[in-house]
Amino acid sequence: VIPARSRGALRVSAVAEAERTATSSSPAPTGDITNKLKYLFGKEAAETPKDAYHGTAWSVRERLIDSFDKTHEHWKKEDPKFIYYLSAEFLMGRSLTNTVYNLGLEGEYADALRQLGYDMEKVADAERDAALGNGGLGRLAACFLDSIATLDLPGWGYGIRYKYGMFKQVLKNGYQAEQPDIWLTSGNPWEIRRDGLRFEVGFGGRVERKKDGNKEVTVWTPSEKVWAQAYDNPIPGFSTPTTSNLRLWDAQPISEFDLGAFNAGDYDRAMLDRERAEAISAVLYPNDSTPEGKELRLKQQYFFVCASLQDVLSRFKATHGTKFELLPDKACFQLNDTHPTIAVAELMRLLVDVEGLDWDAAWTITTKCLNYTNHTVMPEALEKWPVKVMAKMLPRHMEIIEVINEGWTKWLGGHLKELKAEERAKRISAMSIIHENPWNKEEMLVNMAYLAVVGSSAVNGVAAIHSNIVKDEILNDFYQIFPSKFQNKTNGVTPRRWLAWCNPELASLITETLGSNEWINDTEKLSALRAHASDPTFQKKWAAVKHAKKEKLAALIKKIHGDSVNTNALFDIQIKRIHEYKRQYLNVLSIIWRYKQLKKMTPEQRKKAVPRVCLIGGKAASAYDMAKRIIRLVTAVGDVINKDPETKDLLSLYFLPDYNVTLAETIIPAAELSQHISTAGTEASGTSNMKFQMNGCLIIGTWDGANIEIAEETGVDNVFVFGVRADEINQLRKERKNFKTDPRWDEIMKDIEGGMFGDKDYFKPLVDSVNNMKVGNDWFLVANDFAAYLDAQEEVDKVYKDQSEWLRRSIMYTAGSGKFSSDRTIREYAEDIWHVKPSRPAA
Ligand code: F58
Repeated sequence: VIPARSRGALRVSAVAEAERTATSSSPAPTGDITNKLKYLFGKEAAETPKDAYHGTAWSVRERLIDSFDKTHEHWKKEDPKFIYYLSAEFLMGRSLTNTVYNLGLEGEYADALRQLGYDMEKVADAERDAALGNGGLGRLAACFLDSIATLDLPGWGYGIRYKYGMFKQVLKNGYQAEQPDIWLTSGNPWEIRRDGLRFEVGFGGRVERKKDGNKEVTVWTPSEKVWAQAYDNPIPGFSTPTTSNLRLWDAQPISEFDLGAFNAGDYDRAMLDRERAEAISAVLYPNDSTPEGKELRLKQQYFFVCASLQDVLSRFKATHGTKFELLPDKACFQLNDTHPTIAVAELMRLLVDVEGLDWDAAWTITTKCLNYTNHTVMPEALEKWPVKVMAKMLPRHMEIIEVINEGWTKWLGGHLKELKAEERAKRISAMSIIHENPWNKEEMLVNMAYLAVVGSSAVNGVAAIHSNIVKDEILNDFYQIFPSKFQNKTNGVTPRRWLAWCNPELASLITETLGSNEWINDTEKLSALRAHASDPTFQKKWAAVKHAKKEKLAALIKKIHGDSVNTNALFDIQIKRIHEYKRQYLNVLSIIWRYKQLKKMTPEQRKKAVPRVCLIGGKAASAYDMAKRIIRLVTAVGDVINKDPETKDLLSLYFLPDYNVTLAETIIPAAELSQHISTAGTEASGTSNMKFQMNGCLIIGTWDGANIEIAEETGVDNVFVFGVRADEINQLRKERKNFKTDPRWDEIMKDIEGGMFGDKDYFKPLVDSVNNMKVGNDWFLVANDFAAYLDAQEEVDKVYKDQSEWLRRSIMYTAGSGKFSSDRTIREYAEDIWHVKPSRPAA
């Protein structure tokens, strides 16, 4: 039996908390919560969990602001170097639990809520996710903010305050449908609107040269202007007085409203400016890995970059005047993928056109301040903007990029002077920031990754294998020129949200076993669990926690699907964006095979089978047709096997709709096996693999992304590794048409085509994509890995039957997860790239 959440075991120190509470000038939470309800919401009492949430959140917000103010007063006085994390996405999820725990207020607020008749968990459940991101890249940015604050590093995030975040996914007859994410309607207690803090951002218009004395200056007159209005989102560190900031920009019209047009009866025109402006920060682009070249997206990118850079420069000038040569000692910017890369041109424009620096001085400063992280190897996801689009929307930036490119290619010519003229010309053309569209010779493109590399001090990939692919393949030409620019920074996740707060039962057991909760800030300490991995008493406690989490997830499945699943079954989970390269398809095929085997078994044989509950969750980009078909295949297969009375206790498959951060917080602690089965060399890193590992979940995976490093830390023999290796892929792709598929594969394909799961016309393109070499050619080599995958799954069953071995491995996973704390990642960025040092305010 698991003891009720033993909060004490998680606290930094109960005594310290009591002291802090005793000396705190903040009002007692119970009264404060009811006050907030009365004066902000006009309610006499908390009638629903939602009321209780609002009262609590607005009360906690004040503590957060106190801490925010102290931190920023301190930083203002100390004037340390700052890191600014520029990202089009921050997938924050919920804030209440995280804030309360990070600030060490959980005891106070849980007690207060109990007095009001509420349970903290239920109340926290009333909060909506802030889903301002698509997937891994956006969630990584959120984990990084948590670590930056926890490590007392002077640093902020900068992004966009989308009015509508990631779409809500619903299932309609088993097909994905998208609904808007309207998340701001009841207000957002976690943000502070900074009245008066706004910057003008321009688009379009013309560029002219004018004389200023005997100096020629460039003047850009935009044809469209909007305000970028600042909203601050305080980010509390854990076990530190530091509260840092995520500043998000909201787009607003320059003129409130066209009264002239209104008076003339033209209501539509009167509102036009407002609509046009607001459209910029209205919606998050729901694309994963397949960006669409939509102009509005470039507008969004420039919008937040322009506002952020102006904001940083204005603070810099307030302390250092125009000594811009000091800027690289005071500020650096991390570009989260190519989305904020227009920063290279914008910083040049601000320094040269606005501040009057000469080009070379500005270029030295710019390249010292910027750094770029690559998150993908998918060639189609490397952003390229048509010169025409760029020149129309950002005419001055296009000029600047041309000048940068001239300087760059000229420098390159000198650098490569040893080469023969023809070879040299070829290399220069291959590395030109502006180049022809290979599929349309009429069109010229700006390659944003090339601009980012040329304009940055450091370029990094997000796992060891990925950083090598970046160096050896994607940006190899550049690597040869600037080998020292290229680095690896293996991703990490915050152990606060992803272990301590989402799995307090396991966290308490760990704290109790290790004798302190220091592991929350120093995850290397988890390695001491290795000594307990084979201890039967400890294993029993470990298993009890896992079982309790499985019960909780089972209750959720019951709520969503109405079915009771077998909680003694192995919980087998794959949750991530739906993409062909992530190969949810491969998973479904093996589930079909398992089902067919079960059907053939005698009742006696079935008794020996390992029961499984398979769960798949994730969103498909709305325009990603094949991904939507994969979702339908999951639901169609589930419909058949979940209804089969003969096998349903031994095998079930559910699609969990609307996978998001909050759902992950329930799923991950309950998982026993998680799947990370991308085609080798395609998943840059993956980060959910790290979250599963921390929670003692075994991994079945390919030799890809961070799986490799996770296996190294956990012990390769403890991981179910299968499949072809990244360096074999090119050759196998060439040979795929001659590949002899496994007979089991052929059988399953016939089943799908033959309508065993219905919808056979809808599934035809899916079958073709992996079988018909004229149509799909199985680019992600599903067939090549199929047999090895089935073998690995068999091995999973074998180990699960030996529960003590399974539990030993489970403990070894958590014990080996120390490396994957985002604290470690952020420390590496701070030391190797940012050169930023901690600066902690007094408590
Ligand atoms: C992800 N990229 C990688 N992109 O796929 C994953 O392997 C990695 O762990 C993670 O970044 C963090 O480094 C990713 O999530 C996006 O969502 C982009 C959004 C905008 C369009 C292009 C994809």
